[in-house]
Amino acid sequence: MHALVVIDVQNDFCPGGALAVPGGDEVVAAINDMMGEFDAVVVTQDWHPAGHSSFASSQTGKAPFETVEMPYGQQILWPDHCVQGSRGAELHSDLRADADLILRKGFRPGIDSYSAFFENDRTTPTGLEGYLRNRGIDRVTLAGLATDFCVHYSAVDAAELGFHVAVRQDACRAIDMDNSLAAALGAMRGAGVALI
Ligand code: VGL
Ligand code: ZN
Repeated sequence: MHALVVIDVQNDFCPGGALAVPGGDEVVAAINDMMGEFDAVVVTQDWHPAGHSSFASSQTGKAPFETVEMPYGQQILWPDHCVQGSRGAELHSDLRADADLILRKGFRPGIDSYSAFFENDRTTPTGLEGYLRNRGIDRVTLAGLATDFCVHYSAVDAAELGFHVAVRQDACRAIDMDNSLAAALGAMRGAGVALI
């Protein structure tokens, strides 16, 4: 059984949003076209409380895109984005609304969660692994935003959990800061993810 996991296609990651990914809205049509090909469709939503610790505005003397040392390791600081209940946190309005599950992540004030499987401490599960296994899923295809952060961490985690994993690069877009896209592609390849 094969699931499509659509990562963070939200207004804040699209042009005009708080953490806009170049061409972010261009993934919507490709994802809508793919959705019918899968046994299950999961959509994730980055879902931060106001004042989340990954926001530069919550850390004194820090600007967006600087890094900070958290109890769980290095964390990039972001502009305020995907605040629970805000328009920026809503899924893109053209994205098909018939997904089976909407999984929210990043809701713990003190931990960011790039991956749809584990938070950035790399140990706190989101529950997605259990959901997929319960439904008999053994293959996962990923698409969405951003290739070098949430898609990357989700793909590597899925591969390490033993799923067969593919990333549809035509249906992803990257932030690409400090060579992060090339690094992410290398890490995904190294984990056995098929980049298609
Ligand atoms: C993301 C940075 C912060 C993503 C989410 O969806 O790739 N990136 N929060
Ligand atoms: Zn976020």
